[in-house]
Amino acid sequence: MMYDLLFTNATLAAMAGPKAYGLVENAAIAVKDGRIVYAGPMADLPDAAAKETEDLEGRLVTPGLIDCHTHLVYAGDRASEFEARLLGKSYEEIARAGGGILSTVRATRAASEDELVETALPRLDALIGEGVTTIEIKSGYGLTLEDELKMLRAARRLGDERPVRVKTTLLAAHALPPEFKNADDYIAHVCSDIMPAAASETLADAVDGFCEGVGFSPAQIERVFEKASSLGLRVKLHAEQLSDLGGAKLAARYGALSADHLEYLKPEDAPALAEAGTVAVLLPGAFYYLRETRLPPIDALRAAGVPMALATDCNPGTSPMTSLLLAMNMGCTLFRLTPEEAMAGATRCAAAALGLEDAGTLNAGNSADFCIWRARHPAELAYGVGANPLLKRVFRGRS
Ligand code: DI6
Ligand code: FE
Repeated sequence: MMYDLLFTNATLAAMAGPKAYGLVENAAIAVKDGRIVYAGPMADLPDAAAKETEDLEGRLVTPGLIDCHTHLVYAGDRASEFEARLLGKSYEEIARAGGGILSTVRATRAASEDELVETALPRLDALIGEGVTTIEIKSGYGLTLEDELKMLRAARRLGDERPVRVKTTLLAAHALPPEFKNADDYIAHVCSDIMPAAASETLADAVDGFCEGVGFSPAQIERVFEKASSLGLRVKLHAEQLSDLGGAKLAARYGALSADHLEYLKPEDAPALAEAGTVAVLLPGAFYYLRETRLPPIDALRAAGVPMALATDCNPGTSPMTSLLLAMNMGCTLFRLTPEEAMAGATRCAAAALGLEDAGTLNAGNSADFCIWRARHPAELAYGVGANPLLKRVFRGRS
């Protein structure tokens, strides 16, 4: 065999195996046909020629970062709402007065698919510039059949415009659109029209909902989940962000890929997530931006063995953040995750939250998506604030 690409003298944080970070010093990583074919000690590297070889002089190699929860596609901004909140209004007050999510809905409906792609690209580039190789992007600011599909098409196109893997999620059950007075009527429309259309055009890899007082009730979310199951789509849920409605347990009952936010999760509900294999996606950017004080029950999640992912939640209202490294730092400083948990949260556990089996670790056979850092130890990644130690990103075997 001839390797396409071979890096020698690397320090690998493979994020797999029994050792902390899956750390391997004096290591090599080899790529063939866009896949990792070897990642391990130099001494055991199968002897073969390589088209291209680079000596990393001890630098750190990690799996490509995965941002598993974003609302990256939207139009407009919410700077005036930021001002209003600083003048004393709460997020929920603004939402109830027709601002908040609905102001982004108005701007997103008015934008063309091209405009949505154009305005999302700088945000995507910021994430890619820090080593993101896979990103999840939700709809949820269209709330009509055409506008939800427009958002999903824009999200898919971002994956053609840039070397990054995009997973799309239909979040039609995000907010009640102004033309509906009754939330049950809108959920009926979501189930009978929007979801089947997204499924038949294969525009959605999963289905999400906002289970909250300012969103939808557990009973309404359950109708969405039933429909998703019948369409063969996996589900995930914004659960227990601002209050405890039992959303995480509901998500677990439907074998959800993830339950996200979870500040108000009851510690005793954590084991249900572990049993269902549902990933807890923690979003410290939204916690920070809303100046929440209630912490997700990290100790209970850890004790129950729930995989914990970290993501930016990049959205114009509650987390206008385009740095996954910052989310990792906040995961440690605000939520008290260890740097190793933060690293797993942006790699292995994030892959699980998207149902990906060939990403998130440096295991042989995986897609050759990895990062080379100006760093020697993986704790350096969560440690910095506003630093970007990325040296090079490899996506599907190309740097
Ligand atoms: N939870 C969030 O934090 C975002 N959506 C959601 O369901 C907020 C979306 C927004 O305010 O635009
Ligand atoms: Fe979100």
